[in-house]
Amino acid sequence: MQRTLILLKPDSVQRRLVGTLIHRFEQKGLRLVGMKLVQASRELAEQHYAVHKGKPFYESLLSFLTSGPTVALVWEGREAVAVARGLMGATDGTKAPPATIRGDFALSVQNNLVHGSDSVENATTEINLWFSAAELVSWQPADANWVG
Ligand code: DAT
Ligand code: MG
Repeated sequence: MQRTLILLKPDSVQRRLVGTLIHRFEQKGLRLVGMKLVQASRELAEQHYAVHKGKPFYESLLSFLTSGPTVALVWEGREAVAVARGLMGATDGTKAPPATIRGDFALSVQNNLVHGSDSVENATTEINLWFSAAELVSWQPADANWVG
């Protein structure tokens, strides 16, 4: 079982896509173990996107992530990191295939609705950045034997 951090970034909230996007992850069979609405501070955004520091789009990216509320989610399941990345599609909305979140709802590179951890190691770091241990709930879905 893996856990991954998903952010429904401020454009998801502004565009009233929160319910639709949560449904994508639920439908796949991932189980929700953490969820909250966060107004990201500059400090949190800097930590979250530390890997992109120095890139030309870095300042714009921080402004975007701090521009309004973000829904932070932790999803659990078999191969959850790669599965969630697959549901999201490529970074650039114009290159993401249909039936992915970005393929269906995004044209932009920056305003691409979702963040998803890109490795198991980064998932652990990012989950710890956005959530305290007490905010995560372990539970056993009633249909676990059917969904896997
Ligand atoms: P992803 O979100 O698919 O993991 P990433 O980690 O490479 O993509 O980049 C983080 C975010 O930064 C991405 O969601 C959108 C923005 N971004 C990436 N490359 C960009 C670029 N060339 N111009 C503008 N924004 C960019
Ligand atoms: Mg990334």
